[in-house]
Amino acid sequence: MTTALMSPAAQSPPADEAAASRAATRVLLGNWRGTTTVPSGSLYPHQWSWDSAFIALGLRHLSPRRAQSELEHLLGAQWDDGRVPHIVFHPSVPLTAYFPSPDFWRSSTVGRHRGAPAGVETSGIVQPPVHALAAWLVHLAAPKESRRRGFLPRLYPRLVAWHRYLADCRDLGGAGLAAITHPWEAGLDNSPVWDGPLGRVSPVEPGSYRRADLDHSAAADRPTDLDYGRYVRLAADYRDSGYEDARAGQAFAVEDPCFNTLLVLSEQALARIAAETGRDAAPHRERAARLERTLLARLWDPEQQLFAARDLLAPGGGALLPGRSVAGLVPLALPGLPRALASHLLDTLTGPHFRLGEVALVPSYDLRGEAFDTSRYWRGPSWFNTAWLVHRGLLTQGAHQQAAALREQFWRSAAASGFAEYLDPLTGAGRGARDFSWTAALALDLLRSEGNLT
Ligand code: 2M8
Repeated sequence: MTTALMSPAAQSPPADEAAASRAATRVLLGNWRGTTTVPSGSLYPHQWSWDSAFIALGLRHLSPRRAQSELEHLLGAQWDDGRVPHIVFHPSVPLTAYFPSPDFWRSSTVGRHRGAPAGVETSGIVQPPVHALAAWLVHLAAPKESRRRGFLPRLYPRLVAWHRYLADCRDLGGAGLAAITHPWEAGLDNSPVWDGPLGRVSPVEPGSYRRADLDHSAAADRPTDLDYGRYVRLAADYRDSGYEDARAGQAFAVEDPCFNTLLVLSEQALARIAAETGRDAAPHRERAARLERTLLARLWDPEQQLFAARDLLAPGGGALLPGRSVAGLVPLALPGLPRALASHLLDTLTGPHFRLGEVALVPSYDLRGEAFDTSRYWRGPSWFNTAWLVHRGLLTQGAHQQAAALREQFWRSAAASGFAEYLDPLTGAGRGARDFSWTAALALDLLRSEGNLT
């Protein structure tokens, strides 16, 4: 698809902001594949679900049309049961380029009875539901063009079906929240918070598959082989069940605070989308309020002073998981967060466990936690998408000075690291892939949005 790009200098930002903006734009142009953007040309050569939502937030400042295409293509691969798959595979990429590949998931055959599309291969698991929020923000960037193309009216039924899937098939705890059944569904894949529940899963034989990620990244920056063996077991068992979501069949079932906060924000966005497109917004507002109340009641951890994930399969019928993860700070972005909780969360964010302002961005895991690791993926490194969510949380809570400082640190470290996938929180050194799409997209978004919520 050919689409016009706005000049990166259109809003004349100061010189070094302009340079960062141009560099971020180059990354996004380089990773564009005609209808979607790959997270990384080497490590992740397909379309990922929550990556595309974050990428759309950057693209909306360059080409609203491309931002729309990113979300339209992802939702075009939605299954009839409403699930939005976490990967949509590009057919021209060799099977060996990424594991697990389409011949592992076999969506178009094994997933057929759940309504997996016939014409495109996808994974069968999901990722955090940030899409309705992204669709709304993409619309706001160019409302006329969005209305002319019927962007929101076309997306609305798909977004509703996505949220309905989570409500009907993933409320495994029976209280109203959505549960994830694989650490990949959290997006924070190897967070130490998953060590307990994942420890109950028996890994597959080490020689039964080949990891492609180690062709592109240092082993010390990636999950261990033992973790991978367990990820593969969970995914293979889910596939072999025909992608059925009964709680009884799951070896891993967790209610995650980041996933559910994004669901609340997206349900609130659906209310705005409904109003914009002449539909009844009230059911969405009510559902968002209900979800928010349940999240506050079920996932606040008074001992750790942040939100925690609930392990639904813990002995005794469920328990909050120990370990402070950045996922537990994301509820700062809830506009209805009670003042007292917001103040506790801000204390946790600025205190010794996360040290906002003293380390690079926001570490993915407690700096004082036993399992903290400066370089291994989601076990400590600072990531740009979660920092963007925390930045949104700071704005939501009116912490404007801290938000401004984080914004500045964000785009500077994004550009200085070559748009790294993640950073060592103690040194600020880049880790993982470079020219990583959501790092570039979200840096661009903060550069262009000037620290406001739209
Ligand atoms: C990472 O996850 C994939 C599996 O989905 C992987 O490690 O191969 C995570 O960082 C995830 O949050 C992200 O969406 C994905 C693509 O960037 O990579």
